[in-house]
Order: sequence, then structure tokens, then C-alpha cells
Amino acid sequence: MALRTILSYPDPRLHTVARPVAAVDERVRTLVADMIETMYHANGIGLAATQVDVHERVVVIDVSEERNEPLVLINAEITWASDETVVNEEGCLSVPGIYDGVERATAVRVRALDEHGAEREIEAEGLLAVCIQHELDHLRGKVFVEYLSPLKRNRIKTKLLKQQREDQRAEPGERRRA
Ligand code: GNR
Ligand code: NI
Repeated sequence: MALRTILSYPDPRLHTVARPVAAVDERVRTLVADMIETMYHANGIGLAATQVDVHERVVVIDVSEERNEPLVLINAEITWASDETVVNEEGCLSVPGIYDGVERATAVRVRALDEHGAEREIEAEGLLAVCIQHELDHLRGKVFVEYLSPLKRNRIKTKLLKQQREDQRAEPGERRRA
């Protein structure tokens, strides 16, 4: 297993549309294991392959308190979404330090393959439903800040670019201290 690097907004690669996984084989299981490790390491509740620059329909999620119930969704499609919606405060590992409200369906049904290639259909509500919709957006090349106003989005863009420039300048010194 290995940690993968998470792309940060406004990296244009985050807008790539993922293609379906053709076969759930060892290569895909390695990707899944790396994504689960990366998600736990980053303290996230979900991660889409898009965020680690792999443009295939693979998502991992764990909304459990103990962080020991990873859910693997390959080629996931939403088969039903409730008409009822709710606004939740969202964050994203690719948009560090930014949180804002996004309107989502309260409940969804999803059909997907697991890491063994077995088909399953799950119905979700609450945080899991939010997370599934957030991750499937990533696979379409959509980041949650795109639901916000252009003004907010541009402020976020500027802030993150500045932060990334500062991080880059700090890195050599960080390495020396380590
Ligand atoms: O860790 C995450 N938390 C979160 C909180 C509210 C709504 C969605 C999320 S997903 C996010 C991890 C992530 O960026 N997945 O793509
Ligand atoms: Ni995200």
C-alpha cells in the first residue's frame, strides 16, 4: 500500500471526467487500497480517484465513527435520488480549509461494484448520502466550490493559489528541519 498525492483546487486535472473501470483486477484493487490508506491518512470521509489523478470511476468512503468500515464503489451510478433536499456544510480534501453549504438530495440509491467485482445496490441518507453525491461529482470533474457563487469561488481560488505558492517556498526549509 502507498499514499497517493491529493490534487488541490484549482488544479485543472480535477475537472477531468472519469471513465468506467473495464475490469476489477489487481491493478484496481491496488488503487483502492492506496485510496483507502490516503483517505484515512488525510482524515477524510471519502476520496474519489480523480483526486489522486486517476480518471476512472473509483470511490472510497468511510463515514463510520471508528473509521473501520471502508465502502468501495466502482462504476457507481445513482439510480434514485429523493426530491427532498437539504443544505449541508461541506469540505473537500482537494479544497483544504474551505467549508460551505451545498444543497443535495437527502437520500440516494446507488448501484456499484465492490473491489471483488460484485454488484451491490445501497440506499443512503444523512452523511453517507452527502458523501456519495460529493464523490460522484468528483468523477464528473465537479468540485463542490462550483456550486458556490462566482465571487466566493474566485476568492477561494486566489486564497488556495497563494497558500500553494507559500507552501512551495516553505518546503526546502521543511525538508532541512526534518
Ligand atoms: O472528508 C470529507 N468531508 C466531507 C464533509 C462534508 C461533505 C463532504 C465531505 S467529502 C470530504 C473528503 C473529500 O474531499 N472527498 O472527495
Ligand atoms: Ni472532495
